[in-house]
Amino acid sequence: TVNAVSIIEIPKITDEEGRGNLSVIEKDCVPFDIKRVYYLYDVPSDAYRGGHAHKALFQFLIPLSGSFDVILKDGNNTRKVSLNKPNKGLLIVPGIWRELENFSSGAVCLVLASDVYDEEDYVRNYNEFQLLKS
Ligand code: T46
Repeated sequence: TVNAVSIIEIPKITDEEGRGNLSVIEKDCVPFDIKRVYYLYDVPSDAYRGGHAHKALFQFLIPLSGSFDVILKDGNNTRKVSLNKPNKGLLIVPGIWRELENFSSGAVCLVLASDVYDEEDYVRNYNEFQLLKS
């Protein structure tokens, strides 16, 4: 369910001499082995990304820069999460419909994924998603 989607705080090291922050993701930060990394950038503010679910893929979304909203649906409930802190990522478990929107200017969404790209793992039709959920 959408309640299984969670925010994970990424450790942040604030420099004591004012040199800014450093955040680090090591293997135990996310509950899967990272097999792929990709990122969304130069997204127009009126663009909409996602609009699908994954059958088995776990993903961890990090707003490296700027902000955007993630709409999550499990067939019964909808939840909206705004991501805007580079040290707070969103863990999306399999079986959740996701839509990304409202990208700020210069926003960058880094995604860590539990597997390589496989179009067979996508459910891109919302009616089909609802059927699978019922
Ligand atoms: C997701 C959201 C957050 C590849 O060839 N390799 C890849 O690893 C990916 C992710 C995509 N592609 C191709 C497939 C399409 O022809 O790139 C094109 C755009 O992909 P898509 O329309 O799926 O992009 P988004 O931003 O709607 O969705 C992506 C991920 O696909 C998806 O898993 O959860 O970002």
